[in-house]
Amino acid sequence: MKLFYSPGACSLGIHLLLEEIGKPYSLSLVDLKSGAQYAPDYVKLNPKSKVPALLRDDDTLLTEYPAIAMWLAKSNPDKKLLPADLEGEVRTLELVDYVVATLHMQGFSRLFRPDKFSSIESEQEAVRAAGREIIAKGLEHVSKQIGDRSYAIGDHFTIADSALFYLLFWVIDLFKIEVPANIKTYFEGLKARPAARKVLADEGFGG
Ligand SMILES: N[C@@H](CCC(=O)N[C@@H](CS)C(=O)NCC(=O)O)C(=O)O
Repeated sequence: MKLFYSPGACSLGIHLLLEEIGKPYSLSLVDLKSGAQYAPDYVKLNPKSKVPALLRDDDTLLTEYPAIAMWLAKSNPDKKLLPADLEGEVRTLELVDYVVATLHMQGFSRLFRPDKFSSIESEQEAVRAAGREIIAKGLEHVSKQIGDRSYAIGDHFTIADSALFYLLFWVIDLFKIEVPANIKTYFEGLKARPAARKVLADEGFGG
């Protein structure tokens, strides 16, 4: 398997899943900062021009965080990355989708790329403010969801934790946004996992 990633991008969560699973994989850098997602070779492989993208051993490419995460979980059932019961599974998917579709795509996209929401320079601060509001509301929900537990769903690391890992890396480590104490403790617990330490170091955020 080969993961197309960019350092610190949402691909960080899939990188963590691969490391947790422990099967051989390789990384291929798509440096978003230099526009490598639009390089002809990458566009040919992934016309969406996004990361993460996972090239599987049968040479097929899988895109979209929730789909990649679910495929990794279901093809490695021994790792228990998805709860076995239906209610646990849908609650996990519900949270993955909330992180990706709302907090990331609606919230952080407004902070990373306000120009995609308004081409008018003077409107871009309002776009960022709307993004911060979506994130603040989302974090209230995440705080309630986590409570004082170490994992988002049940008592085991799941794909929901992988999504929260990249999201909270942006919230806490990159943007230094204030979060409730339970989210801080939860994120520190995730970061202490050997797999998390390795992927952060591999992507240049070690130590
Ligand atoms: N819906 C996609 C979102 C992927 C996405 O937006 N990735 C960002 C990095 S976090 C990206 O590749 N951005 C490059 C660009 O928009 O040019 C998913 O779930 O994987």
